Amino acid sequence: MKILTYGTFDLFHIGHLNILRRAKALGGHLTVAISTDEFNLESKNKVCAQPYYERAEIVHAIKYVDEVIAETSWDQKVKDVLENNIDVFVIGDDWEGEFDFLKEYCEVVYLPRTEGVSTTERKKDIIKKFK
Ligand code: C2G
Repeated sequence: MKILTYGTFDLFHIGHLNILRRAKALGGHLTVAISTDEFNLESKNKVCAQPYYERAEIVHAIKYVDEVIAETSWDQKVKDVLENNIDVFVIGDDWEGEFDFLKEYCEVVYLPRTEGVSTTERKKDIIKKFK
């Protein structure tokens, strides 16, 4: 089974690790699409602490991850699912319902987010602790 998930994965934390671990557990091969710096800036209004190359290398080095591709647009998911023969699309339930259109092409699974951690909170903690 081939699994696909998407994310920015900035300042990699336990919530990111948990979803990758659980996504991998659903199948045999996990592909992660990482949002590029441009896509984050232009479409997600996110400024990353780490550049795309670093975020992609870190995620690719995780034992649950088999392949990393770039996410450059909101509109690439159907193509990614078809071109990579994906069986299951996985993402955190903060996105519940947003990607149901993919059900025509693959299974869609929303997994509960890890409570108490987010990149935004982590950034605030770092500023508070180390300013
Ligand atoms: N996540 C989680 N628990 C947290 C934080 C994040 O399970 N405490 C999950 C998110 O639900 C997502 C993945 O980790 O599935 C990556 O989170 P982000 O890097 O914040 O990515 P996001 O901005 O949600 O990008 O096209 C889809 C987007 O690219 C998803």
